[in-house]
Amino acid sequence: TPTAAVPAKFASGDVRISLVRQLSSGDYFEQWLAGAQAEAKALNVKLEISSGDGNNDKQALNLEQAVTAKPDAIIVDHGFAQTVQPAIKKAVAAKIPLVAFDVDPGTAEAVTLTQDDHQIAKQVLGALKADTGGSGGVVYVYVAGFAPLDRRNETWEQFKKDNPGIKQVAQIGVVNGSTASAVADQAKAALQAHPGVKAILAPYDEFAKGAALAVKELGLADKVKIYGADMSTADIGVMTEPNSPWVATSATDPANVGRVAVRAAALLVAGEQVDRALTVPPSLINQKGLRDAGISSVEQLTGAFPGLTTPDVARVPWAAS
Ligand code: SR1
Repeated sequence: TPTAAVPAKFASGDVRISLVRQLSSGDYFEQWLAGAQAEAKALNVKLEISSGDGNNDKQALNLEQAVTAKPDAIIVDHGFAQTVQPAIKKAVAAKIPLVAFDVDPGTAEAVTLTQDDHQIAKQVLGALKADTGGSGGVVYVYVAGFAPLDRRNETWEQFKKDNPGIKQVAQIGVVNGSTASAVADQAKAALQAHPGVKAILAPYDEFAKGAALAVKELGLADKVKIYGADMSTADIGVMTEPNSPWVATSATDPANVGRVAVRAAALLVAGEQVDRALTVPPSLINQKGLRDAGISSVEQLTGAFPGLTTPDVARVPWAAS
């Protein structure tokens, strides 16, 4: 139930929020955008969207252009600190409110939004430890520089110290327009070079999909299990298909996170109080649970895991929910 009147600027449809993305392809980023667009529509906000399509210079230019266009707020969605921080500084100087999702804005003026990445890694590593008994070789999929992957990596580094029986035998990883197939090729080579590997830690769904492809193609599904992150309807299909090696993932609902980003920006536009650091918690989802509950879509998943929807994170007092 709304507890405040709709601010005039929102009622008249005059609010413009610029969304400046580093990446846009892949299930996670598509779902996230759908959520952001749905929230913008609900709040009568015009969302002006650009994507660097993985090119950091292009994202930096898009961000410069967004600042010049003087929107009511800016959301920076991923990006490398060194490429986005100069333009973020200009946005702050121009008094444009800013929400930074999964990127370090380099200023306390911006609101930061993250999923709880340490928790994401902790949850799947708990499953990996239980399944392996705390020993065995692991292929790790990681690319440095992406803030969420760097935070998950911190947890993995600590986990290896705490669990000396678990050995990282290879590190692979690439993020580009066809991440899953590139990771599949790398994973195949790593598995062939290191027979006896028990697990692949692949904490991004495009990584996990690629790893699953490699394990299946090598006929190793009964020997090598995959521990991932993120969730989409397509991912649920991969996890639940017969003999799938992808046994656990830790995920938020990306559409919900996109909604939170737009709500936070809208609150800043309205001059409302917003926590400087917003965090969306993940849930651990395992293959058995999905199969037992007959879950085949994200809609069914959010029904089964109500914690995946977070209406109280950046709640908008004039909105219905
Ligand atoms: C390349 S970074 C990919 C990650 O960004 C978001 O945090 C998603 O959870 C995804 O795993």
